[in-house]
Amino acid sequence: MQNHKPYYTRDDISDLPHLSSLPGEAPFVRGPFESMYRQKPWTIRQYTGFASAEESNAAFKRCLAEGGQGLSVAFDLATHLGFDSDHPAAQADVGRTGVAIDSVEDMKRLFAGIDLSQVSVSMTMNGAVLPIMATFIVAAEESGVPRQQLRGTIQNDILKEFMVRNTYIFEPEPSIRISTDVVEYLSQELPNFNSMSISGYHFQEAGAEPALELALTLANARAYLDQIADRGIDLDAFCHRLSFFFGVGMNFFDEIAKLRAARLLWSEEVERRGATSDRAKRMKMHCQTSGWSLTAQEPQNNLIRTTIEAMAAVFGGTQSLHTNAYDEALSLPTDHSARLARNTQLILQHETGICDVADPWGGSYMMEALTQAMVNKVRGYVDDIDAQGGVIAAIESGWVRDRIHESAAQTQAATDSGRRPIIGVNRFVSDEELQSSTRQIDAESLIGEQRHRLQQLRERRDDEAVDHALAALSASARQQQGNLLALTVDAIRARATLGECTRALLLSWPRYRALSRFSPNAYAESRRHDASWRRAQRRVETFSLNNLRNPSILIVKLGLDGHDRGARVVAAALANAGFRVELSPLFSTPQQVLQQLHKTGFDAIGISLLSGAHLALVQELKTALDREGYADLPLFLGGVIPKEDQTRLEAIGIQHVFGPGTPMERIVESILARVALNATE
Ligand code: SCD
Repeated sequence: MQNHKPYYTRDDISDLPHLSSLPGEAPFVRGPFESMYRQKPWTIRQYTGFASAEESNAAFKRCLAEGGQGLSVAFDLATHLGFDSDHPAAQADVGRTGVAIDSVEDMKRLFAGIDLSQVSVSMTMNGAVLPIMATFIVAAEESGVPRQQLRGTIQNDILKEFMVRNTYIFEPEPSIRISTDVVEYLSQELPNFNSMSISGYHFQEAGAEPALELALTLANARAYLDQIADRGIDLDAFCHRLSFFFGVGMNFFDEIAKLRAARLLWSEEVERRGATSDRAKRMKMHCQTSGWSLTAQEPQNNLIRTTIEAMAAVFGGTQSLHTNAYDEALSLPTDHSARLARNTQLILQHETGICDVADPWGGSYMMEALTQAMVNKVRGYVDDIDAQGGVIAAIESGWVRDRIHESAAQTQAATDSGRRPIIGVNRFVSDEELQSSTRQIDAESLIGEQRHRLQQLRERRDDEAVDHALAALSASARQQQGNLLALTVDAIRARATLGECTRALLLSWPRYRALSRFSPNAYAESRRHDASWRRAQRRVETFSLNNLRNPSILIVKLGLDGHDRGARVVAAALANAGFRVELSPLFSTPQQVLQQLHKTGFDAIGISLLSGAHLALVQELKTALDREGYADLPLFLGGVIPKEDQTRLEAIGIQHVFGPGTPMERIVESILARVALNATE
């Protein structure tokens, strides 16, 4: 695990400047409030949303009835990327990883029967933040809730989308204008709404270790503060509406230290910029247990992992928490697993006494020393980012993606070699197959319903009013004038759709296309001496000698799924093993895959999919390959694939499905065996 000393003593904390502060006092290491959970326990806020607005609405109501204390909306990938549900590019992904929202009517159905003046709502939206925030505001307005009473958080953290999460729409510069317009509008119109949730969680999910996660989060926060300051907004008046979001994984002690260090570093940063009020300097955060730490093998073990991670988040002083469901490494959570996940938090709040004492680790030799070590390490990373010319320059040069990729590949290598123990995966592996049911989405009927609703909306609205509002939006983008959220609210009120609002901006700002890259040495450096990895490399070497060329593979991400940690690590490992590897751009279509194949031949294709859209997308690709004479090209699939779909995928033509946790040598050897068979035929 981490480099901890065998034990700590008074000497380890003798000169720490933060030791004398109390909970609720700057620099807030010990928590943002004096009374902490005695006055208000953290908010149990479970990230929820799938299929239609009605189905998600029912899930929200169930969540609140069973002890949830706030809502958190997960949108589908089509919505994230600004496509209406009837757009051809969105078909495989509608309703799969979240709820499909096309218009204000969908948003009204999403919250039907829920009093928005009473429940705070978090919305994870970045790319399509304008139409989503606008549909929320108009839906509340039309159900009689004044804006001033709306409480909640919009993620609106676009920089990390370019670094890891990949649900951006426009290029960085216009994207930053959008996010700043949102902050400005909300600070004036919705005083109780948090206008950003600056996120580290996604860095951790993409592979960053805790200090790198925190450093990148703070670097982004600093960039946003620069933008906001340029608009002349007073820090003391609005800073308390910038919120934070961290992942909490299995490095138990370091995760607690990270959350304590985060508050200290933020308090210092805001003070350095001239803020004087405690309200502005106090960091408030949401946490989510780690998705990456969940295993597809023996999934019930994930209940235990999530409980431990939840305890770290609470010991770290979080304000709000999502606990993952144990089956999320397999598919969308079922009602049962979602209930168990929520109960994890209820048991902590009601049965353990954990809420009685603020910062119970305060004063521990070890925890205080680890907190300071975290502060120092993060400062080092922030200096590195500054040396790159700031975070935006570091994004553009690829520095950020490379650091995260290296960290992800090293963790994977440590897992594959067994140095990082994971019970049920590389230690104490069980042969017993534990059955667990998965939630199925009826995408076909959902798309039918959404199409019908869009048609009705377009028939009933005043087209002239819509065109006028969309023209004003386009003009604002073109002329760099006006507030884009204010104009989007007008367009949404006139019944423009999410896709139409996005298209109005795409007239001036093209869709952003990022390049995918990987570094061949990132994985294998720490596996050089592992016998099983060396054996895999030797087999590739033998193939290359026998065939006078290296085996080759094209790794592709299909559909709208932007999670590319796995694809990049697999690409790095295969390249290090001796394969010639190319990584397709994100969001590839079958047509683009064919173009790459025509340009450079490959021995195999490896598809990576975590969005649940595997059946439709694999079928689409296979049909295109067969049509163009590539019927014999072996196809492999990696990602979150429910067991019951594997036979269907094999029937379509997938050679092998690699689930989460498959060691890289197994992937290398099984692809090589199939490629070698083709080479001898
Ligand atoms: C709380 N309050 C106290 C107090 N505790 N006052 C005095 N003493 C105490 N002990 C006050 C607060 O100041 C606040 O008032 C009010 O009570 C509500 O408390 P809060 O702490 O602000 O809690 P909450 O409303 O729940 O807000 C928590 C955050 C908020 C600030 C963290 O931003 C939030 O809920 N974030 C959630 C983000 C989220 O769910 N993201 C999901 C991401 P005031 O308001 O007057 O100050 C999912 C995701 O990305 C998944 C991955 C993916 O999709 O890729």
